[in-house]
Amino acid sequence: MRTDSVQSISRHDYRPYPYRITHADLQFDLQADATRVHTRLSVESADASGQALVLNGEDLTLEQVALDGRTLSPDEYTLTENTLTLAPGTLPAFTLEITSLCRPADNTQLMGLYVSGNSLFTQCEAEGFRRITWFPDRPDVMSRYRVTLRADKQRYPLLLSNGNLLESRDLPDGRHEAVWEDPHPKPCYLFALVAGDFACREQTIQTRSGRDALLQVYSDHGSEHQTEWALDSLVRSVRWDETRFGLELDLDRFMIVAARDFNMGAMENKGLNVFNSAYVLADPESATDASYHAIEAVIGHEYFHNWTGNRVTCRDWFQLSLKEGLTVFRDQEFSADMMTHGLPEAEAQSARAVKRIDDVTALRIAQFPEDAGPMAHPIRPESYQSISNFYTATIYEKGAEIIRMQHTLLGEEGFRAGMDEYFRRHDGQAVTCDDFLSAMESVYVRQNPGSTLEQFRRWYSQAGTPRVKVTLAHDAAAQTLRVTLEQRNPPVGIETRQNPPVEKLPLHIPFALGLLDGEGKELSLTHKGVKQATALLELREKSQTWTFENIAEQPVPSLLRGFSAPVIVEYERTPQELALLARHDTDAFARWEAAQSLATRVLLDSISRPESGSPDEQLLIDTWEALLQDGSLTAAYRSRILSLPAERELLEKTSPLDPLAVVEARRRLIGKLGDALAPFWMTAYEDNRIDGPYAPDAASSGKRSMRNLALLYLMAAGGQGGQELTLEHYDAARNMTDRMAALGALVQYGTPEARSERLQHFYTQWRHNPLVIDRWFAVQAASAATSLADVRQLMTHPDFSLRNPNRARSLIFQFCTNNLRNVHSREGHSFWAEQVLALDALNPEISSRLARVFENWQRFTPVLRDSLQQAWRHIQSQPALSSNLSEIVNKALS
Ligand code: 0A1
Ligand code: ZN
Repeated sequence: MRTDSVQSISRHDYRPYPYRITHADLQFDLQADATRVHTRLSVESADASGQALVLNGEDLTLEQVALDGRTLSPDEYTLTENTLTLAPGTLPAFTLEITSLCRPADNTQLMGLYVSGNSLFTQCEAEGFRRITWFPDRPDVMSRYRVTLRADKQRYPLLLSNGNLLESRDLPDGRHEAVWEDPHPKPCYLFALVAGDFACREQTIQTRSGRDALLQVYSDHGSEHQTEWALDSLVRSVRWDETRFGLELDLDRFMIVAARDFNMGAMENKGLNVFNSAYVLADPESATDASYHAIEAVIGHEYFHNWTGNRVTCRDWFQLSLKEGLTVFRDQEFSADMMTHGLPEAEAQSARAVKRIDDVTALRIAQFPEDAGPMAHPIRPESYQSISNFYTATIYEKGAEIIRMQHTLLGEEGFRAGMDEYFRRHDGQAVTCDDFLSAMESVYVRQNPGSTLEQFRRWYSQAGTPRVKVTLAHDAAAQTLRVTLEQRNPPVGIETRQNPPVEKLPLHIPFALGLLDGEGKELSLTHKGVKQATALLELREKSQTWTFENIAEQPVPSLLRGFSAPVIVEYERTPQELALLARHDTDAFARWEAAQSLATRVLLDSISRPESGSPDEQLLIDTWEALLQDGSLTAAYRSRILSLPAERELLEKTSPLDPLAVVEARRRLIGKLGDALAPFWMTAYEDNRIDGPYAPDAASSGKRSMRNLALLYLMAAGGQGGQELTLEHYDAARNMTDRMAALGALVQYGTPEARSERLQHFYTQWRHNPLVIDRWFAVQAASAATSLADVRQLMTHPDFSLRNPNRARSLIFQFCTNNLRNVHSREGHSFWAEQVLALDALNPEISSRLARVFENWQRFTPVLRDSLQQAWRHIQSQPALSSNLSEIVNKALS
């Protein structure tokens, strides 16, 4: 559907739906070109007000409406493009029957019922159910579903829906039928059906209370050898939720189905999760360590939604972070627990820090810029035009940070008690973020008499990344240290243009602090009468000071340990202080942060004075050498601490944004570190060899990660040796992690011949595996050695298609997002605009995401800013933008 005028919906406009739909009985005659849906709703008036009954629908053909068995004539209801309105008067209860058609084969948006390969899938969150049948498409209307699926048996031998299979039978004309019933009332966004021919891997487990549950993973025939990890991950997810949160699977049957065409990662439909195949299929030859970990995390995420999202759901879409922030927090903890399982304490700490480092890096790359740009919004937004534009890093990742702070403030036991209370109060309901916080608060007030989480609630309503300035005052005579924290919450996004300016209030910020002496030894802090290594300061005022005693000398502070709050710390440090922390901080996260800050400083220096370079370069080389030689670090942690900050992270630190300078400075420094420390990289390369069979566990993937980092440095150092080693590494690789690492290094730094020869080899070997071919497109698209002309050439490749979201992401998104060197030209920018428009005609969910890649256009250097502005204006001037895209365009240009 395309609209010119887009309406904004406000959080405060929420009104309960005036009817209850207690039962929904859906009958589908499934066919790819046209599917007939017969919908029977049992309706009860909720408030006896006799208000009109308004149903949503989109791209549907209405055939018939009947009320209590009587067919209505068209003058007894009102039909507009997107609503069907009836006036049932004061009937307390009635049955409404609707027959309508939808067209799966024409559905390129992949919302509602659509075709992928030879199968039929649904995607209903957030507002896709209305593209299947007429219904109150909102999360607070919860119904019991009974679903009958009829289809050609040969084409669609498997017919799946939510809940339990009641019966199945053959019908005349080669058709068959399956009847499913879901015992749990649910909002329609959790509805799903799948019809097709799949292979299945399954396992029966006993849940904690002794019930049998059948777990199944369905995928295309021929990929069944790639679903073992997914099924194992599902079993681990079930066990983890039982032990860590006491939450049990409430179904007899839990199914996952892999789809080749899918807009997002996966979807938590009750008992029938539909997944992007990239988050299901894995074997050592074709999947990297990163994919293995992502599969485990996404399977965990969707499974955990069964409680946080499905049993307790959202009252309205403004509450999206209620389920998403909480569920991301849960999947992060799950992954961390899986990574640390069975490790000795010191290694477990380091493995946990690696997970935290990866999550915080992702937050800084994706969420911090969003929170400073035109789309900035609180984790509970105040208004939206298209809810699908709000599946953002803010709702998900910042939302998870806000849950994590509650976990920090309440402690593990307190948080668990708060979760128990949340389910005690709200199981089976559609609720708000406020309801969640109130449950947590009920525990917090018991723990902290006289104190509440009232101020903490502001995290839900204020956008922007807070800044916390740190000032230290050491008194040598009194041996005291005064630590002052001062918070600033500057206006962001549309707030910057508001008159009068919005007033933002101080937030409740848990700030973890440690101190080291001049030799790098940890000092203990006496705080609240307790002697400890790390003090948790609760900053509530605009500015607050804490005094610590028995601090003999001026210490080096270790700030925001573990990234205890999603804020930016402002504190001037000398490079020597950073080097000291990078070598000695006992908090693994803060230690990594110090090393990264030192590298960032050297890189930014070399950007601001390209002729002389940075005076701290040698200090960085020495620090890297020390870290390479520090035997106490795990390989995974060492690979993180010795990586240079990503281009996009660095870009955010330039003002104005200067992509070309960032790319050059970073390439130069990698080369320099590669060259200066070549023998050490070589040792690391040798020491981290693994001989046994492949396993994706934390220790082995850490070794591969360190070994491949060493390879990259050696390759970037230039010279014949690096390339020879990389070619050998490619040829000897026995898993996709090593193979991709070699290919990536070659594509970035190799000679044109070596690069194209191995790319060709890779393609020939993997041409039948779409997920691997996605990698092949992506590795080229993101490389500084790939020009815009090369990308246009790749678009003519027979395997390229804009219709498959994974393929569009692997080539177009990778180029626009990660090829900073080649996308930033007038031609590159108009290519981006052209692709946004081409995608918008097919799939607005995807086009608006591509558009968002340059939402921060105003912050670029003048030449790039002008050219981006022109590209945005070109998009804006087009006649029929989707509502998704027009919301983004209007915000970007406002
Ligand atoms: N609830 C899913 C996210 C999701 C949202 C929209 C989708 O279709 C456009 C698909 C999935 C999750 O958090 O995993
Ligand atoms: Zn989710």
